[in-house]
Amino acid sequence: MPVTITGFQARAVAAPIKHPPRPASGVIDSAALILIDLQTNEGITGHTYLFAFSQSMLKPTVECFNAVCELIMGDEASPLETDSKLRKHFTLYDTHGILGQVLAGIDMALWDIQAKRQGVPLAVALGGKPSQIRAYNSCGLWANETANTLPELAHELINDGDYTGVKMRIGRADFNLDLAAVRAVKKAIGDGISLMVDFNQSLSVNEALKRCRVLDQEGLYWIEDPIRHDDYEGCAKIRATIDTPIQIGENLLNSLEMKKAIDAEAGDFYMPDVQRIGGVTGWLRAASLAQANALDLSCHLFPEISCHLLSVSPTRHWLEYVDWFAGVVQEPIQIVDGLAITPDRPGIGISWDEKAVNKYLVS
Ligand code: SMN
Ligand code: MG
Repeated sequence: MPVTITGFQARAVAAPIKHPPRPASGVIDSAALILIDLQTNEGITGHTYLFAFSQSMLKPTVECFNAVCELIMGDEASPLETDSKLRKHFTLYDTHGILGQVLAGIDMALWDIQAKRQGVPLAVALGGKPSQIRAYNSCGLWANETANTLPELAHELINDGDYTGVKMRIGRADFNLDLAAVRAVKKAIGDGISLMVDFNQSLSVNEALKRCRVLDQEGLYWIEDPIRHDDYEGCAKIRATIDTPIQIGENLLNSLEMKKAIDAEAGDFYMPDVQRIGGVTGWLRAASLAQANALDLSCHLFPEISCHLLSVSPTRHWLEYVDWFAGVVQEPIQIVDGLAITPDRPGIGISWDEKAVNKYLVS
């Protein structure tokens, strides 16, 4: 008897964040999340979440999810079949933005169902095993901090899970302040801890060339998204100019787009985001591409699901740890000795902390 999709629910929450993100594009004052449940005739429910970045996008995302789910009611719960069906259905519409995120969410929930039906963790359903993945702490060190306050924060973040890496966001109007911040943190954490920096696409190519040449002397582990994410030629130009690896990929929408970036030699490292790259299905395609091109693959956000995905990615690199999603799940992902412990519970391993969900629910 095939297992079929019989129901769905999407709930919007705005959960507090300890160190609110302040990328160059502006403050994110809460974790605006859509909690997804996909129900089946067998009684198994798939769980996952989407990150809406802004509370203003919660309602449209929930409505889009509901509309798309209507198209798959009664279908067999097969991630690949559903992905093909929905992408074909929306060929002429385009599957970017909210719709792309919703398709990724449905795919993640279907993979959660698939693994739960087998009674195994997602990593096992994908042919691997739940591994311990090297993680960096990405919860803080935002550009509103100064060289005076950053060293203590960096120590706090590293000590929180004995991390061996930490990421700082830069891109201040005055580059001297960025440089002072990098030097202060580097001095505080020493050479034993990797320091990644993220410009969050805030620079022009010329400005990035100027800044990256200087930062190239500072012993950084990677420089992330110096310029707009889709200017692959510009990224390649910066990459060819400096020795520090360039990290890109959080905005990639599918593996074909990733292939274009690879062909343009845009980045040394890639870090797809499971919600943008097309869910688990899209991730697997990106991971194959990374393997075929000998490229180190990290994840962007979503540590709860990315730990399973990195467990089965041959060129796995770093897991980006953020605690923004931990407030609504019963068992948040554990970091021990700087390693993310992929849970061995069936599926992705997410179940909702209903008390917290009710507290942060946005109607
Ligand atoms: C980032 C992601 C989400 C919100 C703010 C900043 C950043 C990262 O690009 O890589 O974590
Ligand atoms: Mg980034």
